[in-house]
Amino acid sequence: MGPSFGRGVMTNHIVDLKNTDCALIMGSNAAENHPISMRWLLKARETRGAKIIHVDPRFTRTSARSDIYCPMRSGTDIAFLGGMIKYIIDNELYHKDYVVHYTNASFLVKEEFGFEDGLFTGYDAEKRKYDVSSWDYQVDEAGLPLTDPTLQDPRCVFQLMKKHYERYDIDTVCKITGTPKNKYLEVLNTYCATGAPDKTGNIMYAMGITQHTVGSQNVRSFAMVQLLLGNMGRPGGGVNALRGENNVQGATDMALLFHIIPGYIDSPMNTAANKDLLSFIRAQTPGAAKLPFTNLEEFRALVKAGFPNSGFKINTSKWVISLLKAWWGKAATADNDFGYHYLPKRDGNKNYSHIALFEAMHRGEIDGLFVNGTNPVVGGPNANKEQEALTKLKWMVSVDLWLNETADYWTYQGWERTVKNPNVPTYTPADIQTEVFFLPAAAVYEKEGTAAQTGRWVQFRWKGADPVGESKADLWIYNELGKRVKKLYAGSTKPQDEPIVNLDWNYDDENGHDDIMKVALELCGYNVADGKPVEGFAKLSDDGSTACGCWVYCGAMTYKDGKIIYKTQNRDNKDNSKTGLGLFSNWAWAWPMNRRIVYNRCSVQPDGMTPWPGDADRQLIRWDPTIPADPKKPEALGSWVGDDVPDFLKPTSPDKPAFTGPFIMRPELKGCLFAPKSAMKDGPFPEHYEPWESPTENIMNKQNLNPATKVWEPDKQGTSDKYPIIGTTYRVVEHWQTGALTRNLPWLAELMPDMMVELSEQLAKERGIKNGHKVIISTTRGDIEAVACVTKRFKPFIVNGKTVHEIGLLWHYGFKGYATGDPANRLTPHIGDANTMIPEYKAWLCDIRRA
Ligand SMILES: Nc1nc2c(c(=O)[nH]1)N[C@H]1C(S)=C(S)[C@@H](COP(=O)(O)OP(=O)(O)OC[C@H]3O[C@@H](n4cnc5c(=O)[nH]c(N)nc54)[C@H](O)[C@@H]3O)O[C@H]1N2
Ligand SMILES: Nc1nc2c(c(=O)[nH]1)N[C@H]1C(S)=C(S)[C@@H](COP(=O)(O)OP(=O)(O)OC[C@H]3O[C@@H](n4cnc5c(=O)[nH]c(N)nc54)[C@H](O)[C@@H]3O)O[C@H]1N2
Ligand SMILES: [Mo]
Repeated sequence: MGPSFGRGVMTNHIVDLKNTDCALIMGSNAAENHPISMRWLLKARETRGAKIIHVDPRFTRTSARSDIYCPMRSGTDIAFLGGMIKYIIDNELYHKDYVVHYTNASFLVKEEFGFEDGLFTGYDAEKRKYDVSSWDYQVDEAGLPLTDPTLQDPRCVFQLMKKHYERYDIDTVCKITGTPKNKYLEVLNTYCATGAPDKTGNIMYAMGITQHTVGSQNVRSFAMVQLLLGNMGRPGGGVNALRGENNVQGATDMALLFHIIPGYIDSPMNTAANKDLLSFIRAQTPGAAKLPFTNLEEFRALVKAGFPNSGFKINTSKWVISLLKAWWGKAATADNDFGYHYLPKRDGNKNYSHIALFEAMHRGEIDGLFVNGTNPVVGGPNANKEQEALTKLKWMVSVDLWLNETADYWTYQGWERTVKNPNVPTYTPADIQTEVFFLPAAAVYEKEGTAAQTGRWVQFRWKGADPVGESKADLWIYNELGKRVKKLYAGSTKPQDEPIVNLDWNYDDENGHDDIMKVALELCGYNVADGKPVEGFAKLSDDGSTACGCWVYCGAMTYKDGKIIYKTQNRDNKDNSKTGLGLFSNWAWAWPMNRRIVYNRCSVQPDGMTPWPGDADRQLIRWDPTIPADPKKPEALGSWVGDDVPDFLKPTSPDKPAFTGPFIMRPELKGCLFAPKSAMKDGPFPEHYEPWESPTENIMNKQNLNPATKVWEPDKQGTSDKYPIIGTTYRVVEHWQTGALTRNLPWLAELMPDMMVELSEQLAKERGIKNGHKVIISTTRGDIEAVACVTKRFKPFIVNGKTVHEIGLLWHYGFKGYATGDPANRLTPHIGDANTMIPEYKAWLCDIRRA
């Protein structure tokens, strides 16, 4: 799917899990961490006889509810899924019509593109980076990709993919993953049967997939499997990221990430290509690079004439300019590039994600830090180092419900429990220069606002109780901060202060209190002239007449009978879908445009009218040629109708190729089996590489580590001679994350009181460890103590003929609260995925012994 809406989101939604024929849960312990999803999945089993498959290094409560449990060694998902891709192709189990019409399987790839010894073309070993120019399609004079719909051309995506996965035969895969061959075959048989046109299968994943140096490519493998089997855009299908924190989806929508601005638009960089608004729009609109325009008017004229070939991103100028208008109001005008120069520009060569930030902090390059609702001393990778990094700050502000381990890091209490270990910093509070401020925050029930859940449903929640003591809602805190900063700069005439002086900061009601509906209106978009909501992002404009803080939320508000209606407050719990598909379209509001299943064009055949054979009940939308698109022009083509909001560009003609291009956020309008150009940093096809710390050589190719991953601490890499055991970390239902919310609750603390490590009976025997023993787990980054839980849930793996053990640790513990214990993250490495930089929490090396 490429980077259309960010990498983590459900393309379908939670209730839709009931419509599936088969679920592949891989890298998720849904029964403990997303129990509601299991509820709908079990319904699918009851009502449709759906099969549930769980692929996980250990047997969990999810496995217990599954029809098939299949073990695999941590960090080998691409081998597992690459073998599945090969199996689908070899046995012709793919959904042929779907693949030809809805994916880029038929596109021809440049002759220069190639792959050898684990490297794609364009690799620069020194920089550990790829030049991606060869990862592209062959094009005609008009710049449109050449295709071979017979899928026979050796340069077509389908044939290149087939060749790429030739090496992933079942024996090689099982040698890498340690999966028993009969189990692997059972999974392949069961899941790949969903390639039949009347079947759909869904994939559910979470952190077991993403927290790896190959995390993004793991997810890409899912996308490829689902495209081949024709499972995208159809009820009961999809690639479904079960997102974590209640509003983490909302956090990404709002761009709490360094590389995007709201609505998944790249954040501008300090490069020539981003030097002014027009250059930025040119760079952000696919296909616009070489178009002849020198101002916005000329650009608009070209767009009107049908150029460029950008898919839905043709509208980027409208989203960007409406965003600037939302932030700088009257000060954003056509004459000053709508204040584009006020936007901070990041250094394109630098990374500002979690690990990079803490590395910079550790080097003493950062003076101050706002820690808002996060607890890196427990939750951050290589937590010893991250805690030490905090000591280099001059000031730190913690905004939290609790004085968690991070807010209180300087008090030094935690170290007493820690076993003697040279890597643990040995400072005392008196040594620490950091001035720490604590702002008590109100809990979720003590304030109003929306949260966007994993299925993209944005739900308003009303306040249930008043905040305790002096605590305040986060909005109050940030509104106050904004107002006070503005006051400090008021009257300044310095040009560098203009972004603050001119900032449109108006979120107070008439009594001077923060008003969440004002924030919501800005996010959803309004017409500048009358302040009324814009009814959908198609109505946003790039002439300064609309303002919108996040275009994907545009359409959530409407104006009726003199009142603004916020659809996130909708609470109709009747299923609106005639077919009983459980869309519940009048419960809350889903982005984009209340669409419940994205890419839903795929739920009908290429003609738009006919459901997939035998699957009439799962048709989401339908092309009706008898209803004209424009009632005033009866000769105008037909319309899309159906239970869901159609995910499709305005049709021009059923004969045009765009009519069968369901993936509208991609310029080629197709689902990407091959990820072209800069979609991925580490290759157009997923390839198996070992985790940074691995018990074995990579037998698939000559590269051990993902070649595009940055290595931050080469001296901290553990090797299997000293650290032969794979360590992984995970959650339990009784605790929440770093434990601030649950280890402070007596009942939950009592239910799960101790830091625990799970290990197999075989390993326990080898090391003389019994259930309940205190043990020490050691790595190059530090040691911790935990209580041993000897269990049948873990079994040794046979990896390339050798026995390999894996152990599992909870990461919920720290030194504050009722239930305390060593943080597992004192063991985890400072290394992350090549694309997202998410830390490799799920596979690293350690050793274990009795304390
Ligand atoms: N009760 C509770 N619920 C939660 C949370 C919580 O802390 N407590 N946290 C929330 C948050 S923020 C998130 S992100 C989600 C996370 O939800 P999950 O991803 O389900 O959480 P984890 O338990 O970290 O990991 C899931 C599984 O991945 C497996 N695993 C480990 N390595 C690999 C691997 O290499 N490949 C595969 N396929 N599997 C592997 C682990 O054995 C584990 O069973 O949960 C959310 N829900
Ligand atoms: N080893 C290992 N490490 C991991 C993971 C793993 O699987 N393994 N998972 C990772 C994942 S997926 C995640 S999401 C992170 C989570 O890491 P964190 O986000 O650091 O963990 P939380 O415990 O959720 O921290 C939330 C803090 O927010 C506070 N809080 C709660 N509600 C509010 C509020 O309304 N306002 C404010 N201001 N504060 C509030 C809580 O008291 C708590 O201190 O951890 C990551 N760390
Ligand atoms: Mo998470």
